[in-house]
Amino acid sequence: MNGRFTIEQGDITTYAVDAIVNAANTTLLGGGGVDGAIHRAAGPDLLAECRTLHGCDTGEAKITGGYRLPARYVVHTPGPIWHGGTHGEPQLLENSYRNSLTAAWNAGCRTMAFPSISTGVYRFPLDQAAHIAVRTILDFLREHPEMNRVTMVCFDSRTRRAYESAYQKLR
Ligand code: AR6
Repeated sequence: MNGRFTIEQGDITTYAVDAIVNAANTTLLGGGGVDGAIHRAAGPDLLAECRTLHGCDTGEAKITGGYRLPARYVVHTPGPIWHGGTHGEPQLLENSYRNSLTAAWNAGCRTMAFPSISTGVYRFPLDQAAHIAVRTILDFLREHPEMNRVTMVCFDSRTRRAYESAYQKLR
């Protein structure tokens, strides 16, 4: 992918890209995990804009400003809650990645950063989530040669290793 896809370990709130993605819930009114970190770093104006959006369905995506974040936009997507895998969870997770990429692309974004959607509180199995995430991002990059860079920002080394291993199998 000529360096257009990278996997890093870090804190997504520090990324100065066109858009960071938030692993939100369907209310879009904040929560714990990466969602809480993004709202803390962006400041209260982010929540004020989110209130005007009236929530978001699982697998869909909505975009807001980044406010005090170094990123210009935040794309909010509620990933699926894992209920054993027979409730459409893999397709819904793919939808979250693809709809987030499309929302950012349509806003003119050419650099993006993702957290590991659904693998925290929502308990999606990490290796399966990593495979779906990497496959969907690589497909989008092939379809959009002008998307300059998509970074997976993994919060811990276990998550980073899972994404690196998925990438080795898919590249
Ligand atoms: N930067 C990058 N990744 C992070 C950060 C950070 N600052 N903080 C945590 N992570 P989770 P979910 C990682 O639980 O499973 C919220 O309450 C974390 O280690 O944040 O999609 C929402 O409001 C994990 O690898 O998201 C929803 O209710 C990954 O981000 C619910 O949690 C995702 O973990 C969404 O659950």
